[in-house]
Amino acid sequence: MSEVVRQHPAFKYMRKQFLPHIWCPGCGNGLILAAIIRAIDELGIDIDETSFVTGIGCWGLTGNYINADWLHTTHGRALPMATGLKLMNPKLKVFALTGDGDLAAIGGNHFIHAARRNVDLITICSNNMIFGRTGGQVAPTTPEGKYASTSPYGNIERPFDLCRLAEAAGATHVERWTVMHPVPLTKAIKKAIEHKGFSFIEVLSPCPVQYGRKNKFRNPSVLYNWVKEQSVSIKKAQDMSEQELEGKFIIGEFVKKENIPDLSAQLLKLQESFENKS
Ligand SMILES: Cc1ncc(C[n+]2csc(CCOP(=O)(O)OP(=O)(O)O)c2C)c(N)n1
Ligand code: SF4
Repeated sequence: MSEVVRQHPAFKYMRKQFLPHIWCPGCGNGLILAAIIRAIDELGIDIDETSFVTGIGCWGLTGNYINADWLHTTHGRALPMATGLKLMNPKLKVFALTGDGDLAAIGGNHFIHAARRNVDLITICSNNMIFGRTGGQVAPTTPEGKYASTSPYGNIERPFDLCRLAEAAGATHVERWTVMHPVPLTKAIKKAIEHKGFSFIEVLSPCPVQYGRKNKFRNPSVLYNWVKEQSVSIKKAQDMSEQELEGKFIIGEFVKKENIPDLSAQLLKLQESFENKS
């Protein structure tokens, strides 16, 4: 491994034996991982006080690279596993890392209930708008008209807006950024770590190999530029019509509600009420 890599500030948080990583050249996932590590480093959190729970898929492999406790669960099940871990160890900072297919397709029900229950988790969804790991099948986040191996004539379904879904289900901290916004993304993750309740950070992360190739983005930078050009700040979006916002990705902070009891706090309250009776 090169000296430059060894001297990188993130290196101390990495599981060195698994480097170099296996993501494809141009994949956005490494940029999200870098933002997570920057957030932990800037907050000065002891990595031993964190735990990572992942589902299956390319983004689900992230636990390989962070030198923290890691629970690699089954497809779609990162959130219920993370919920159990958090309830048993309320002091742990529990990250749930999920792909968009993982979170919104097979794990969709867990997603809305974790948000409804306001479980104190840092949920980071890498949204590449497709099933990356398994060959580019259509996901509930694939934009209308875009191509996937299972929608060769273009996707005819309307995609989920994951942030609005989290908000409607009761999440108390919700933000969307892209991997081209590393500074606000890191800030959002820091806020999520410090937030008491269900934090949901969606990150638009280009997948040049599956999404890019199937949709005729001739190289990764064309795809990255497209994602960036389609992004509109939540403030600017307020003055735009529905037609103007068609196909755009709204980025920014959607929700930040304080002092809403999280599930651990509710359980503790219940436990105390029993203790007071006896
Ligand atoms: C129960 C179950 N169903 C299906 C699969 C196959 N599978 C593995 S990864 C994956 C999709 C991954 O897509 P996404 O969650 O968006 O993550 P990405 O690979 O794009 O990061 C699927 C369907 C599985 N492993 N387990
Ligand atoms: S298939 Fe896509 S998401 Fe998976 S590692 Fe390759 S570029 Fe990244």
